[in-house]
Amino acid sequence: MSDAADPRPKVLVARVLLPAGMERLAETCEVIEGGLSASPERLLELAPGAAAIVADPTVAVGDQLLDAAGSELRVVANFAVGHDNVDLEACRRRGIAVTNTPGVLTNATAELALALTLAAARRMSEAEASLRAGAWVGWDPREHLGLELSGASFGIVGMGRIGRRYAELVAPLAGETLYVSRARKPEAERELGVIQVDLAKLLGRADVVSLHVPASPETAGLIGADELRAMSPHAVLINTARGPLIDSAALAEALREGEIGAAGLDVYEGEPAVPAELLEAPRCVLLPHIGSATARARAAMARLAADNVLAVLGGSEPPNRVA
Ligand code: 8YV
Repeated sequence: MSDAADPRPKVLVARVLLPAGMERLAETCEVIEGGLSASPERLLELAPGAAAIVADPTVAVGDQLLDAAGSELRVVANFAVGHDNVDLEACRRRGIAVTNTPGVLTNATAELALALTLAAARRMSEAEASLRAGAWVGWDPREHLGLELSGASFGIVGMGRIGRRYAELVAPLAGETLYVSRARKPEAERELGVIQVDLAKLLGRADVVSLHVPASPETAGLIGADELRAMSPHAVLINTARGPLIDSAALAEALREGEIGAAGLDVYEGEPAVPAELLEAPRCVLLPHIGSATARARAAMARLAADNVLAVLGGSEPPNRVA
């Protein structure tokens, strides 16, 4: 139950929310924050009586948390476009709306995928680490040789908003852009000249493979040992989507064995832990899930999460319902 002395609906922000969202919520709601280190147990303690939960990809929203919140819960607003952390069925069964924050992070995430593409292709992390370690003692024309991207074949797995924006960003470099998608994208084909192929063809041909599909049972392990073997020895693999898409042990081995050229990763299975084999793998740029981390995108995500909460609590259709 909500605090009897406070008639406002209670919103549980599972971890933290930027002021752009907090201020909106605080105008009409009682807002409780779990904080960055809120454990699942702590969230169960905070949840009772919540009318809304603002979650993020690190917060598992399933039967336990929903039951702890109880019958007043009406909406789970995810601070992310991905919603694999939320058990949609469990929410549907209870008549709880689920929302996400699409669109406002498309540029930020596609730009990070481009940055990772350039950084991995040119082996920037290793080169900088060697400079910082004082190992740059003379110029060696054989060192840090990377992949030149002008004229390269780009392969985009998933042609949703972020995949399409990535296609636009790489267009000035790309010799060709192939894509894999369940549905054909005639408009992107017309405007960007992208070509739909199957995954086997894309892996066999692309110099850069960038993943832009959500995590789901169908996409888990999408890139495993066989797929890595099918790629060119110089190819660059980029993942700004979700960690479980790639078998990280197989990727580390492919990098060690020279089966692919380089990898650029922003996401991992079991975040914030990073698989040890990847930390040790060569030619690998690793970032701590910062795809949407621009000031503009994160403020807009916070506003959108708040708008979704307020719409449902106010009895109207939320702008970004996923269930
Ligand atoms: C994170 C993301 O939400 O939108 C997504 O699906 O993975 C990111 O935008 C963000 O990093 C906050 O956790």
